[in-house]
Amino acid sequence: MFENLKEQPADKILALMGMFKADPRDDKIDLGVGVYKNAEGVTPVMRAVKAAEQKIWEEQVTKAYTGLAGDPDYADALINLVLGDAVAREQVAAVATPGGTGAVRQAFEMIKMGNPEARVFVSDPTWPNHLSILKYLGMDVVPYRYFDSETGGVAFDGMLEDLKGLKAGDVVLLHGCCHNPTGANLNMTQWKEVVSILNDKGALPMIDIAYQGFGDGLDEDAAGTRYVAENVPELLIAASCSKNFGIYRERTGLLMAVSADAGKTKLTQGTLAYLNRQNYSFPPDHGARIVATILNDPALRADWAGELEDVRLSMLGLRKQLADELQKLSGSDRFAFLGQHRGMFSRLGTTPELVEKMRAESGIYMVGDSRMNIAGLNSTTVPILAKAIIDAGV
Ligand code: PLP
Ligand code: TYF
Repeated sequence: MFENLKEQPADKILALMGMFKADPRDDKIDLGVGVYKNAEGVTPVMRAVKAAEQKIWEEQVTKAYTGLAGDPDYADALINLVLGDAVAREQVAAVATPGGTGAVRQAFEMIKMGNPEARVFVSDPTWPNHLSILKYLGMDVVPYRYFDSETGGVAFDGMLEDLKGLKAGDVVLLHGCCHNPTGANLNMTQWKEVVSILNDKGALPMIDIAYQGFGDGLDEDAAGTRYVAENVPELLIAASCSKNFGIYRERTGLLMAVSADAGKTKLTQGTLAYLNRQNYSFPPDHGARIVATILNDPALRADWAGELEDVRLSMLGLRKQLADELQKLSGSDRFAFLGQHRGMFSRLGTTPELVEKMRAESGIYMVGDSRMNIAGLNSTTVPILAKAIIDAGV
């Protein structure tokens, strides 16, 4: 039967990693895959993660199965990190998942179970895996306008116009913060307008939050999500700890279903546990236990938050340096949006041809849609990138 299988399309971001590796040039610059790198180009294990692992190694007495929902301490701690006191704990059903991607996948499956007719509205552009998983599940996708490549900001009028096409029971997928791939984010006024449309139309929001702490700070980055949670009857949240704890390969995510009526939580919790059982039974535990250990230990938590803040500020510094450098070289403010974007990514807003030109001529690897991983830069490479952008004629 294997001969019946078809070649599947490669993930463009992961393919770019391979191309970068194969390039013999010493001065090549990797702005591809969304992994944080320090000024030396290393993705470090965070101090608090090392300390938590040591504590777990010393104290853990069994590796027997947890529960289908994973470690309850992890769910409690992460719900609190994402939602603060926006809703009561009883309103939230949650299961641990293999990474944020696992949470996204389970959320889509739950949507299908709740409303097989639901269309999922996604930002144009969005993270390619959203589209590929939706396609795999055979779900209807409706793009909504999101990025204005003229201004580098959110095309908010277009977004609202497109959301007017929602029908009751449809789903709107939103990025909680640090939009991937653009770096352009909703402000609080815009979140409020989106919630108002969702409630008018009877649509369900689903928030993917994979970069909390990378934008404006841990609480600031969750503010939109918390506002939605407080003001809609139902909400799905797919959270990832891959980036903000630097535990990419541990596969640590959480899917939350928030109901205004706590009476629904038994049903949603049962559904989420059922979905875990169908797909992989017990979720991975090691990363979840690291996160719970850190968040529940005041000293480790403070150290983690401090290191995360340093990471955030270093990316912000690089962003500002790049915007300033481009201002100098172009003699205009047309790249100022790069300083306003938040998180790991910025979309430059240029053509695939010019992206390819920068790769061929200057060894600069950004994703074909002109997404750059700002963490792939350091203070020495920023001016090189700025010059390559101007030389390419962007
Ligand atoms: N959602 C978005 C928008 C992402 O960029 C990522 C990527 O890292 C994820 C979810 C999930 O990441 P992971 O499955 O590695 O936790
Ligand atoms: O967008 C990114 O670069 C990250 C990492 O299939 C990633 O979200 C990229 C591709 C992929 C899974 C994760």
